[in-house]
Amino acid sequence: MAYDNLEVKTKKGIVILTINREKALNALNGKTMEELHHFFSISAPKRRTMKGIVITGAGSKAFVAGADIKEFLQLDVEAGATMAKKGQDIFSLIENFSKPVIAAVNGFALGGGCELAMACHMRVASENARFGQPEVNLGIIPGYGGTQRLVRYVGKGKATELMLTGDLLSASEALQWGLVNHVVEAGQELAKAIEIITKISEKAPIAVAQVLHCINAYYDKDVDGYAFEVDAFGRTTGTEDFKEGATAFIERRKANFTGK
Ligand code: DAK
Repeated sequence: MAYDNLEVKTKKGIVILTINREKALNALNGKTMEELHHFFSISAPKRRTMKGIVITGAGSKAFVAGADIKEFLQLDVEAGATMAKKGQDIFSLIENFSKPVIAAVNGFALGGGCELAMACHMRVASENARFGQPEVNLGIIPGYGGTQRLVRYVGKGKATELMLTGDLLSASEALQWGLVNHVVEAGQELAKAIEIITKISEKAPIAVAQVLHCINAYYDKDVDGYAFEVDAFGRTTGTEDFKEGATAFIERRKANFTGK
């Protein structure tokens, strides 16, 4: 499927997914959300040799400046709840993806943009990045999982302050608060994200996927994370890659993982 608002390019086996609405600071309108849904539910799972995904925004000013405020006025109670559920489902697809997904935050990550970055497994920010959940300024609240994920990353007190004041965090504050993994010179965020995914791509793919799933299990109230880990560990010991990894260690050579 050809996308209007997403650009999909592959670099060194890594998909660079760019939210491509630069004139609107890459705001997430309904069409962009539909395209994200298509990409993560249909296109990405078919890309078997892909090492991972980096999500970024077009231009140098914004990652994503929020959900598209110009579409908000059509919302009522029912449509708002429906939109929140759909958006949460899309961002869950990202969070539960079996290969690493990193947000390369190249400017404003506000509202739905901050929520999109938080749904990714890791965040690399340029030093000019700004993070915030300013929805209260508009009389609404974060609706794409932001009230939940922000608490996980920064804790209850700081999350409360950010969501109630609508203040923006600088990249260095976001690093201090634990919201981002790395801050780099502007323009280097994509390269840093690619470097991380490249390093991960040298590990055993099934083990990588199981770590991602185990981490998510910690946050799933319906799942016993320890029991989940026991099963996941068992699954990894049944893989060819486990035999290869252990044999390579004993033979003092680099492991050649096949993902089996
Ligand atoms: N939506 C639509 N257009 C936006 C936008 C947005 N979020 N942010 C910026 N733009 C557009 C501007 O309207 C402008 O377009 P033109 O007027 O030129 O056509 C263009 O991008 C450039 O923006 P500015 O001229 O404002 O640029 P500045 O450098 O002066 O300011 C800014 C940059 C990022 C500080 C400013 O644009 C700004 O404050 N933007 C809004 C930021 C914001 O409040 N974001 C949070 C939105 S609330 C929901 C689920 C989730 C959400 C909502 C509902 N449901 C389930 C129902 C999430 C809500 C949000 O994300």
